Amino acid sequence: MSRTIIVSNRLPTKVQRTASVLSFTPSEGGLATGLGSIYKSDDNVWVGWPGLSIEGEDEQQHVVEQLHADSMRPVFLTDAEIKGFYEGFSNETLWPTFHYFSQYAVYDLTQWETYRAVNEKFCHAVLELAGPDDTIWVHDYQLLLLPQMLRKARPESSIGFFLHIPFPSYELLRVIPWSKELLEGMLGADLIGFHTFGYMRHFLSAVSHLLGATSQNGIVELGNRSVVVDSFPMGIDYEKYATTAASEEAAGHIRQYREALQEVRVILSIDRLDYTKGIAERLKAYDLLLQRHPEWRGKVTLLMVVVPSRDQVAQYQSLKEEIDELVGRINAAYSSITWTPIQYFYRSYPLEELSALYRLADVALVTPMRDGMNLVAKEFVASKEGQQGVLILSERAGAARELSDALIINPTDTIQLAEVMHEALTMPEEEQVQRMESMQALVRQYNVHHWVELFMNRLFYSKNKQLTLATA
Ligand code: GDG
Repeated sequence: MSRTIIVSNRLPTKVQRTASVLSFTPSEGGLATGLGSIYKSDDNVWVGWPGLSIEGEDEQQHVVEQLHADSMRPVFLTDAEIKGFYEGFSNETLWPTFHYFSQYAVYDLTQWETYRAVNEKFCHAVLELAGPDDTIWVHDYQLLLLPQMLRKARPESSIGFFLHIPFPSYELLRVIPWSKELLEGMLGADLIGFHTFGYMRHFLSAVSHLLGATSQNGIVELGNRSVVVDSFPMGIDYEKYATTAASEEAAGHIRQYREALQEVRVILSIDRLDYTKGIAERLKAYDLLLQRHPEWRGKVTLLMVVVPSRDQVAQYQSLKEEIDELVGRINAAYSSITWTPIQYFYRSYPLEELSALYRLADVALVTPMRDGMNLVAKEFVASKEGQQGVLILSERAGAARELSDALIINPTDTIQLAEVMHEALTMPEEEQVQRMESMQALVRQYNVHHWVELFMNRLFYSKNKQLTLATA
């Protein structure tokens, strides 16, 4: 029987070490939920890195056994690999370049070589498991070379690839000294998926400019085979967010928050700490709102959750300092004994508390400088049982292509953003409901299960069409 093998940098389980004891917690992330129905059924399996350095043989064996029971196969990375592959080439070269932050990108030959070696390592791990009839679905920018490596070893396999971050314009991509190898790596797949049509167009243009390969209607011709390229906007587990927000536990949190906040209106911001998310720009716009519309002083609070992320990378450390300083400055300038303009939390919250925040908020500020999709925007929409609430969304998030009933802004235009916050806070209830209802209909229908089904079906048909053509 053929099976499906999912491959991503991280496994859908968080492995953590506290006082030399390892703990295993299932991840609540969208990808884990969406693919749960696949990798947990039949003989299917998920291959990935457990997320921390595990070097002792006994400990590795313990991890293998624990994860095996849940259909996962770990790929162990050494400290040098974590540095060169993950913190290095993935997060200091690909992440900034693909998000149009080339000024932060590092081009380091050793990191590139480590990236290639770790992709090989993943390849070996998959090949140990995969039979010729198996379907392999590779995810994201850490594994761009893997589809081609797998193709060489298994020419007949059905291989899909999905990129979760933006694909940049060819002019940015070409700056990376190894851009051709990266494109060739991706083209090992039968089907390549992106969140938006725009990213797909950038990819096809890069393939044509850098490799001279032609494409028609999203199909790249490579001589002996063809590759289908298309957009598959990722959705969320709508029911999970709608149900959790409506739960008794979330209601309990909301009562508690409301009591503390009194009548104050709430603007919500939730992100991982990342320079792509536009957190500092958002703070500057909020400062401007309080300057240009002093009537909101004492009447609105920005609830800002920043989830710690990649704190080993230099840019993330200095961004944290910049945010701390901005929050401190704004709070010092406007606070009163009874009111704090910004309530800032540098930590992550359990889903029930996150859902309570979504439900409580009058306005959600989702204003990244660049974002592949942005699931927070969709989760906010799904959590709004009473359809009240306004979403302010950056035109540079993939989600803006679908959520056209949000208030769409340019995140670098601070004045516009400040004015749109004012507009959101004064929007008539009827208009809020109208906009929210149409966004909910879309997010409910195009949920994460729909996304998985669409991608897998398309992969199945792309592969079968090729096989039919080859035998004709
Ligand atoms: C990449 C792309 C693309 C956040 N704080 C807490 C928490 N979260 C959860 C959110 C959401 C997820 O983290 C963040 O997802 P995003 O999509 O917003 O952003 P990235 O992490 O950058 O993800 C992105 C995504 O891949 C999928 O393709 O949309 O563009 O960059 O689900 O809810 N969850 C909990 N507590 C928190 O404090 N439980």
